[in-house]
Amino acid sequence: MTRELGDVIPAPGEVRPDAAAAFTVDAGTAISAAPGTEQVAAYLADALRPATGFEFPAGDGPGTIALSLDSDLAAEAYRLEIATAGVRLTAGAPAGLFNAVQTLRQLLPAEVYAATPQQVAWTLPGGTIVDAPRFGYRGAMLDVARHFFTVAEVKAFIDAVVQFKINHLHLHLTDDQGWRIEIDSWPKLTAISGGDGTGVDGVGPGFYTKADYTEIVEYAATRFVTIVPEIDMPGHVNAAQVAYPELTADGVAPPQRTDVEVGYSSLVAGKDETYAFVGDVLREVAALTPGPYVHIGGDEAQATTAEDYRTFIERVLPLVTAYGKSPIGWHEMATVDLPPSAVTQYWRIEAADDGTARAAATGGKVLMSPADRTYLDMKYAADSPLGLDWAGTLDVEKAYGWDPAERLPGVGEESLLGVEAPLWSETLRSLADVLTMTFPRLPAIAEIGWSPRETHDWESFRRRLGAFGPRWQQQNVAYHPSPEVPWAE
Ligand code: TNX
Repeated sequence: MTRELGDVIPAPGEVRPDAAAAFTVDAGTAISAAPGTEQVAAYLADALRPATGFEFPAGDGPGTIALSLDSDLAAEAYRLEIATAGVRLTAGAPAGLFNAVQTLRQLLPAEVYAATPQQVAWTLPGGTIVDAPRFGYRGAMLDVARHFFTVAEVKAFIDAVVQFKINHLHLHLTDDQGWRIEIDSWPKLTAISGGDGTGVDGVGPGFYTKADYTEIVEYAATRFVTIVPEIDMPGHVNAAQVAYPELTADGVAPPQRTDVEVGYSSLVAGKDETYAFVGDVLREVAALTPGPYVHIGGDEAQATTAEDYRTFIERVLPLVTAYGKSPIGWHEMATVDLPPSAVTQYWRIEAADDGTARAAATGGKVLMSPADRTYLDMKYAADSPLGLDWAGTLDVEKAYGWDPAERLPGVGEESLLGVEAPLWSETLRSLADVLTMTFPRLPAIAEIGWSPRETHDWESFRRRLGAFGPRWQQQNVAYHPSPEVPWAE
C-alpha cells in the first residue's frame, strides 16, 4: 500500500500532498546527479538496489530521480518533489540531500530495506515536502568504555540512527572500567586498560587503534555524521591510573575496576604530570578528529574538591582551544566560568541548575540531554531486562513529551545547540542490546531535535512510529515492542 506523504519521522516542516501525482520507481528509473551531488546519488542507488533489484543507471529526462543543489536553501534543508513525471531532491548542501534521501526511503514500502529483491510496487506518494532542522546538533551517544563495541558495530549503529536525521555521534571513549582509544605517547592506556578483563564485569574488552577510529570518522562523514570524542576527566579515570600510577596522588596504581560505581577516581589538579598527560591525549585526539568538538567529560567528579575541579577545568579548556577544537563538557563544568566557545551538556533529572543558565547568559550554547527524557539506558518499564532506573523508567511517550526550550529557566531556544540521547553501556553486552534500547525511543528525540515545535503531537507520532516495526525487521535492527505503539504488521 502506498504511504502517505506525511508518514515520516522526524515530522517534516511542510507537507503538501498531491494524490494525483504518485511516482512508481521501476526498472527504467535513472538517477541524475548535478555537480556536487554525486556522492549522495551513489548512496541513494546503493540503498535502493538490493531490495528493488533495479540498476539505477545515471540518466536524465522524464522518469528520473534528480538531485541538485540550491544555494537559497540552508545546508541541511531540502525540498522533495514527487510527481508522476519524476522525483526531484534539492538541498542547500549534500548533507541536506542526504536528509532528503532518508525521507524518500521512508516513503517507499517497508520492503525497501530488505537485502534481496522483493516483488513490490515501489510507489511514492505525490506532492512536495519542504523541510529544515530546528537544531543543528541532533545527537546520539554510545558508551564504548563500560562495554566496547567494534568498528563494525558502530557503523551498524550509525546506519540505523541516520535514518532519523541524527547528525552527531558522541563516543564516550574512556571511563573507570576501560580506555578505548589508542594514544601513541601513552601506549599503556590501551595496552593495559583496553585489554582482556576490562569493561563492566570484565566482559567488554577492546579498543580502537588510530586506524580504527579514523575508519569510524570517515564512515560517519559519508553519512554526514560528526564524531564527537569524549575523554572523561578529572573523574572517571581509574583505567588511566591503573595504566599510569603517576596520575594518582600517591603514585600507587589502584586496582582495576569492573563494577558500576561512579565518583571515586580523580586526576590530581596540582600535579604537572596531569597536564602533560591531558595535553598529549587532547592533542592526539584532536588531530584524529575533523569535527569541531572535543568532549572533556567533567561529570560526577565527587573525588575532586571544588577548588581542584576549578583549577583543573580552567587549565584544560585552553588546551582544547589550542588544538583547534571547541570544548563540550557535562553540565558540572558550568560551575566554572566558561568561554563562550564551550558547550554545556545538561543531563540533570530535576530542573535545578549548576551554572548552565549562567553559561547561556554569557553566550555559551547548551546541549540538552536530561536523563529522565533522553537517557536510552533507562529501562522502558520496571520489568525491562536491560538498563538502569536511577532517572526513572522511560517509555516512548515520556521520551517524546517534553520541549528542550522549556526544560531549564534561562536556557531558551536561542541558547540551544541541540539535543542528544546518550546510551550508557553498563548493562549492555551486544549490538542487539544497543539497538533494543535505542529503538523506538531515539526517533522521539530525533523528532524533538528536528521538527518544528508546532508539529509535535503524540498521537500522530506514535501512529507514524508504528510503521517502523516492519522496517526494522527488514533491516535486522532489534527494537523494543513498546506497548504504547500501534505496531504495523
Ligand atoms: C551517570 S550522566 C553518568 C554515567 C553513567 C550513567 C548511567 C553522566 C554524565 N554520568 O557515568 O554511566 O549515569 O545512566
